[in-house]
Amino acid sequence: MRKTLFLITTIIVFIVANFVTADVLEVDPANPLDSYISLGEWETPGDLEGYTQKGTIGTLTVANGTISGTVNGDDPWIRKDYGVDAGRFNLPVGSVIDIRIKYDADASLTNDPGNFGYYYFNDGTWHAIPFITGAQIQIDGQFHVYRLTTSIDNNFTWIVRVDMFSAGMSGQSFEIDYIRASLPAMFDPVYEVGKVFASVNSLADWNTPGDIENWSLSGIDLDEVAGGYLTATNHGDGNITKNNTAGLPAIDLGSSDNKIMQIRMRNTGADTGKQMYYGTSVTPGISGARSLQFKSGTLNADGSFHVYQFDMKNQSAWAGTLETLRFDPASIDPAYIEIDYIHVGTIIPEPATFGLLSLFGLAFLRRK
Ligand SMILES: [Ca+2]
Ligand SMILES: [Ca+2]
Repeated sequence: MRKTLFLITTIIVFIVANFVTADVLEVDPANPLDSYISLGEWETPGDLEGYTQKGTIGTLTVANGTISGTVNGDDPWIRKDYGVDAGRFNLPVGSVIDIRIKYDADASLTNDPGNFGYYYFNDGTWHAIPFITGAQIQIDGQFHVYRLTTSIDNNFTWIVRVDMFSAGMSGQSFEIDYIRASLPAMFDPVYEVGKVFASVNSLADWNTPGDIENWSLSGIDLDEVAGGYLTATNHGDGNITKNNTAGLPAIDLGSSDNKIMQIRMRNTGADTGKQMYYGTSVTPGISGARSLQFKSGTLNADGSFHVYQFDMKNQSAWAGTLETLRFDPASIDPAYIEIDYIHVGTIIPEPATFGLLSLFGLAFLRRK
């Protein structure tokens, strides 16, 4: 019995060590986010961009590309409500949130006992994500970037709130340049040793010459469907779109067989505009909240075909059935596009994971 318990404990420790990661906090990270959802930029003087403040901040001022205020009491914050429907967005595990903020040059800031926090609100409850402690606040009176890499799924965020102080900081001022969030994504190379992509649902193949498979092109001129590929020329912010009424299969997104999206294409120039959007029976339509971004610098622009994957299993919006898919292949004009296919499927676990599952079975049998 003791051996069995030890075995189970070992397995649990193994799982925790492999699959649970902590939030990562950084100050002034070396690399800026190269593709992101903007949660606030304040580049237009007087435009609060939908943000409101707690009464303990007297007035919010937008000028010189920032939003700023002075604190007159406890627990100050600014927040933006995105609404419960199309406006809400999803920040899955591994998302990165950057806040560039300037505090006063004041050593007493380090005595702040609480957290500089980012909160999200999605189910009637505020979820605080500790960003930085008082001791980590930079007190030189300069701008600094505070970066959080999340370890939890901030699913369906309705409200974003930033608490710049926790309590008792009257007279202190703050100035925020931007708040940005970047979603995680998987990139080429696709196939790790021992892994196989399987149970494929095709969303596009373009294997019949001249058959565009009922995809709609916007801002993109079709060149041809030939040789198994869709070739086209993008102008600016173009996209290709297909929904259920046009024949996009309403695949079951809850199925473990449909958690990896895969696209094979040729990338002929470095650009930052590649993005995939999806709408579902649960959250229909196109929204930046449900988008997968190809981070610049990670695309292989050698002119050969490469396969790119997105792991959807941590995307809480990937639920219900698929209704719409939109691919924005580029943001430059002109950009030459060549796509082989778009598939959804699963990755068969590596043999090592099969071994782990076998251990589970062994532990279960031994309990009997
Ligand atoms: Ca700004
Ligand atoms: Ca093809």
